[in-house]
Parts: sequence; structure tokens; C-alpha cells
Amino acid sequence: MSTLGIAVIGAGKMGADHARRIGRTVGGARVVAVADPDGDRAKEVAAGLEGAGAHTDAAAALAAPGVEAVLIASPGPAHEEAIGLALARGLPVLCEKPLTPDPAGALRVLEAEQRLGRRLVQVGFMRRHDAEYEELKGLLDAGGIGRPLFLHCRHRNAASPSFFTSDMLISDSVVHEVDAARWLLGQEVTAVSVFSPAPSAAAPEGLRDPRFVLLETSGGALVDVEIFVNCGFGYEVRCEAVGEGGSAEIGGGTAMAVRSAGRRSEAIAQDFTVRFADAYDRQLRRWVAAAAQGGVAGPDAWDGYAAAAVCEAGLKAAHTGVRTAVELVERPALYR
Ligand code: ISE
Repeated sequence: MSTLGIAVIGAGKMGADHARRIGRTVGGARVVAVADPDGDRAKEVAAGLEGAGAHTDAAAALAAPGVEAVLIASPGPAHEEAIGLALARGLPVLCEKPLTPDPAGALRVLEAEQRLGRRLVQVGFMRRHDAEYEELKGLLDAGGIGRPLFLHCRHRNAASPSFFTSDMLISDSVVHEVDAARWLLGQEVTAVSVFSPAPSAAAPEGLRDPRFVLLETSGGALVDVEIFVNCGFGYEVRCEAVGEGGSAEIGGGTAMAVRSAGRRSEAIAQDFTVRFADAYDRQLRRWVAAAAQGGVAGPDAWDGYAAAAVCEAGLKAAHTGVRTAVELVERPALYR
């Protein structure tokens, strides 16, 4: 059976996780090159994968023999250049979120794809591949709870990494709710407000954590998001949709319940690679199948652009304390 040769760009937490999944749980694909400016890190990830070479720059990895598709998991500011290199070779791309740190960069990606006349870039918004999210999307699309009025979202991480900034609560974390809301509702986000209560004592010095974000949508729905990245107890992503005819909630946890010593308890996942493990696998399997045909199977560069535009407005709202409208260019025909 022929397998798709993948270059993994970025050998940090997500790059290593994806490379492992391609090696172990995703059929029809193999990692043939790993690139990271930290050569030792690239070697460490490549070492576990038969036939994979280690490189210190993306261009060399993309030029390696057998590369047919590219998975980009480097830091956000490096995405645009790596996408450009991949598109110049006509290679399908799965790019971790954010597509680019700002909408201007995402627009350049849209232009490059339009010049090629096809969509080759998929964005790693993995929640769209999660079974619970898919069930909620199916219910909403079938009109199961009528016209959606609200999405109430909670997004909690046990602890933030040392490099996390107050802006990243929006651009790195809430960006998932932005994409999930656009997809679940089939609407664009039109305005963003951000509220910052007194920081939790558990938040590192200077980090505005938690925050509360309110998104307004083109269909008149409201989406509220509690983002709390040092909640201490674990990783939790919940979403309750309220419609004219009912409500539906996902993310409540379905772990085994233990009754012992007068208490009922359930384990809580500690990390997104655990909570969304199945979604990451499904995302990769679908992308590998689509990439083998030269296409995408999930959120595309337009979705990456729209999320970047909403986050840019969100950061402005956070810095000024003022509700900020989202400006989107007209959606090009390629993405309709
Ligand atoms: C992280 O980068 C992710 O993408 C996770 O899914 C999210 O839950 C977390 O808040 C982000 O920092």
C-alpha cells in the first residue's frame, strides 16, 4: 500500500504529538522529514520514526525525497513562510492554529491559494473533528433545538505554560471558541467585547486570567466564553447551545464515576492532547485521505483568516475596553 510522505515542521509539543500519531494511529501516511531550528529536538522526534530525517530548516525538510504533504506545528509567526514554501511546491498543508498571527498574513495565504486556483491549506481546529462537537453540530443543523440564541462556553486549562501572555488567552485559547462558534452556527462573528475580572491568585504575576469574552454573530446570536487558563483542577471545554426550542450541552465529562469513602468522583483530563486525543487522530486521518487527493477535509484558509480577524478585534477590545467590530474582506469564490 502506498503511504503519504509527510514533512513535520516544528518539533515542539504539538509537532511531536502529531508525528507520534502519524507513526502509530494513522494509517496511509509516514513521516519522512522533521524540521526544527533546535536540531536536537528535530532529531529526537525523527529518531522514533523509521525513515524520517531531521532538519534545522523548513525549506530543507520540504525538499527531502518523498515529501508529499506538510504538517506545520511551528510557532504561529513562522507559519506563513512555511505555508508559502509548501504552496510553491503544490503540497497540501495541515497547519496548526493560528493560521497566522494576524489577518494580513492570512490574507496573503488566501491570495497564494487563489493564484493556484485550489484549496491546499487546512487549519488544525481539531474541535471540528471531536465526536461531541460533531453531535452538537448535527443537532443544530437538523433544527433539533430550533434557532440558536446563545452559546455558553467554558474553556479551562489546569495551568498556563511559562510563555503565556494575557493576549494569548484570546489569540491562542479563545481562538478555538471563535472557530467552533462560526462552524456550529454557520455564521460570522461581527463584534467582540472582552472583560477582565480581578485576576485569580493562581495566575502568574501580570497575567489577566481569567477573562470573559462576548462574541456577537451575523445571525444575531450571542456567544459568551469564560477563558481560565490557570484553573488548577484540570482541562475542561464545555459548550451549551440554547435555541428557541431547547438546549444541548457537551463537554460535561464522561469518565468512569467512582463511589468510595462517602464520595462520588470522576477523573478530569489534565491536558488538551488527552481530552481531544480522538479528535486529533480523526483530524489527521481525514486530512491524510484528503491530502492524498490534493485537497482538504476541514477548516480551510478562509476559516483561519476569519478567526485571525476576530482575534485581532478581540485584542483591540481587550486593550481598549471597548466593544470592537470585526472587519472581514468579501469571501472569495474559492472558499464559498
Ligand atoms: C493551546 O494552544 C490549545 O490549542 C488548546 O487546545 C487550548 O485549550 C489551550 O488553551 C491553548 O493554549
